[in-house]
Amino acid sequence: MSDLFAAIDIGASSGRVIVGHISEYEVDLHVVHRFPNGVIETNGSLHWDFDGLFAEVLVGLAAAAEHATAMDGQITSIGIDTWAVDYGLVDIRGKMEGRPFSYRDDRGTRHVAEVHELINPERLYETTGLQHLPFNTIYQLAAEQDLSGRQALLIPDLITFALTGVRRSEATNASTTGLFGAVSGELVGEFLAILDLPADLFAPLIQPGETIGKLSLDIAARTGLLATTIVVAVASHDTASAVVAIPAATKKFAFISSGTWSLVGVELQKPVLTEASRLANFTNERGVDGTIRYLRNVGGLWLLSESVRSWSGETPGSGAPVRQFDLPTLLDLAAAEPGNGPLINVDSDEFIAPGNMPARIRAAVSATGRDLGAGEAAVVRCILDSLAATYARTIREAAELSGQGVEVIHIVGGGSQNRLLCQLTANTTGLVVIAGPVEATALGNILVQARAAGAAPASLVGLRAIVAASHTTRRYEPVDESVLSAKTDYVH
Ligand code: LFR
Repeated sequence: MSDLFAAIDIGASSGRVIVGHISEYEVDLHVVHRFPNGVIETNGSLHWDFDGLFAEVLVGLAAAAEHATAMDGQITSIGIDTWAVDYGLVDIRGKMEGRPFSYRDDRGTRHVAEVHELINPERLYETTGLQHLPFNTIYQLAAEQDLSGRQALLIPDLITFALTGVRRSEATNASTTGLFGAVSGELVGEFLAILDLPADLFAPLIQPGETIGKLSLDIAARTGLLATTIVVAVASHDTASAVVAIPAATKKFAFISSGTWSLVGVELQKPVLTEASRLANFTNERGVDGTIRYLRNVGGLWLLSESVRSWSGETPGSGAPVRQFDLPTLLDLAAAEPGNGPLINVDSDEFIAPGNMPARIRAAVSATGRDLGAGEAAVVRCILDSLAATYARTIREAAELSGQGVEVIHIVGGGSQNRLLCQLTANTTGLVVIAGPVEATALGNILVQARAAGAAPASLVGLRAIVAASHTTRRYEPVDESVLSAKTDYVH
């Protein structure tokens, strides 16, 4: 047997190494290693522990090699996806400098005005199509002192480099930096020059499906993988991989890739770069096969996980919680809370940083002149109601601004397991919600590798049909009659 593929899939709160096996019309996944992730504070700044993550990647690859042997097969290739935007700096000899900063650090925010003085927001948007997020790579780079002789590798590119010694900038993730063209996909050299950044700051582009290189001999020896194992570029931006694995049966779908963030939007064939789109802060991120993800970042389950962390008495990096929380029970209690409670703006910058989330939420509610009932369930219900309301508004705006019809909403990722949130989303949008698969990101990663090896269909539609055939999904019908009448708003 052959055709086993390893996905290294790391999110902001956890990572996993997964082995995927493709048979004619199905894909199966085996998680061979899971590990936690999270920002760590050093000298007052928020970073990622890259060396720690890379050590976990190697443990996972060794487990993948063992799994393959047990299945009487071998790992054909490896693909890597993580969150976007963040990077590590590598010098001319390939040495990484310090720990990569996390997008939850506020250094980007502190350099927004300086960048906008040099390139105004209208021009930035017209050229790159990127939504304004204060942590976009372009603002983080403006915070660096001297970048001469350095290369910025986004996190998946950094892992690839550590595995193969080859430096490349994978195209889907590059589109989140604010320095690549929305239409061309190419580096905007002029912006680098204006910002006084080195012309060779980024490694050459590579497209999903192309081969990056072989594992280095050292890594092959340390993991037990064959030295002929290749690393293939997948959609290395996790959201791009997740959208590959949406089991859509129609083109008229909206998606919510639901994890730490909720990425809410539609898939297009070309970017929307209008002023109305900029003002609504929609992004045009690149997907596989020339697709565009037209979406907005909505605060996401970060608000919930960070609240639970506060209630458990856990502080960042402190280890064991003081109180254990059972999320399903908390969600049941939240479901029993009355609807029509107060809403907050989940996208507000005040919720980006780690810290006491319930206090920030209560303060935001008070500022609207309303009160949040006592207890944790009221906070949870407020988060979920606010997310669902924001999803509805965002999907309606995405459809209006792009002209893309929407008949159904697909929720993929961890949040697809949150039944209350899925039901509230069906209710606020008046549309059917199809939830799952949970592991969309890893699936998208593996399918793109399989396609490159000739083991999966060539078209995106074909890849999605494999997901639909091999994964069960859950369907939520809208239940509030008064919202049902709004359905026509979404259908073009
Ligand atoms: C989701 C994600 C989003 C990106 C955010 C920060 O994991 O990749 O798409 O905006 O993280 O990188």
